[in-house]
Amino acid sequence: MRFGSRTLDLSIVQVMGILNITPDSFSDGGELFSAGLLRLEKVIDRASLMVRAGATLLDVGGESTRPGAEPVSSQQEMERVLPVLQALATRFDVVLSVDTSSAVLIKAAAGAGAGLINDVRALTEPGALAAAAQVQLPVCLMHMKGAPATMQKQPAYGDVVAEVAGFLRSRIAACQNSGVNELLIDPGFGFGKTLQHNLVLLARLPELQTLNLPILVGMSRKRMLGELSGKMEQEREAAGIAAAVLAMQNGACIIRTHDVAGMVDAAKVWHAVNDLAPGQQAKR
Ligand code: PT1
Repeated sequence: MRFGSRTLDLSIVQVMGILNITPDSFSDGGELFSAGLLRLEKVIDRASLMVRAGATLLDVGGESTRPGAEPVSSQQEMERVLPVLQALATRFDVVLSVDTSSAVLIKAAAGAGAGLINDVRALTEPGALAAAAQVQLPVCLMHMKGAPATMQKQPAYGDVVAEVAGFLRSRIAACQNSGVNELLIDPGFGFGKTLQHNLVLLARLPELQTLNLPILVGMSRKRMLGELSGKMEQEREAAGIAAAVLAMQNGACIIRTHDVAGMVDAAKVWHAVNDLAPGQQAKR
């Protein structure tokens, strides 16, 4: 699949490293700022580590969307994200993804070297569909129930998988009607979902394969892993790898993570077994 000027083979699991450019970030980001100012050299060091560990995409975000987070202005988001995209575009041969819902940032990011629009609001903000159509970059459409500030207050579904698939189907149609034709999908782990909802989505991820689009997943350091392991954010890597291997087995081809090195190894192990000749596959 083409991502701007670069191409990735999505028949191989690709690892997307997370670069949160938010001073108040969930287990990271904070260290990239000092006295409220963005330290570009620290961002470049963090990116360099992830690229050397095997990340083929880097997801750059200037708005926290973790539970409880309040929205930031597009102006603020642009000031955080654009200098980072420009700095990374000239230094690393990877796909730069911009984690945004903002129409103005979608347009500016394309000019700053982004190859993918990653939108947790699935292009529902004013002007976002038109902006994505204009820049002609692929878009990852994610499912979220509610908004980050309140989404974890008693989320309820009939059938969570049917509801997520139905939402994604309607956003895919809206994109196609607006000329946004290169799409990926993401069930949105932790976005208006209880632990049980997240586990059901992971177990039934193959049902999203019927939408015939590449699947991206992000579970890295999330509360669902804390609930299962009893561990703090920075100690959830092993739980995150276990969950991601299940996602690979169930059809995910891009894994969004803070812990690139471990995930790259996990993908190698999963591929080695998955790619065995048909005669060596499990019989049951
Ligand atoms: C994601 C994702 C994202 N997650 C995509 N983009 C975040 N495509 C940001 C928690 O439960 O899964 N897919 N961009 C981060 N958001 C969260 C949500 C962080 C929930 C933490 C939690 O702890």
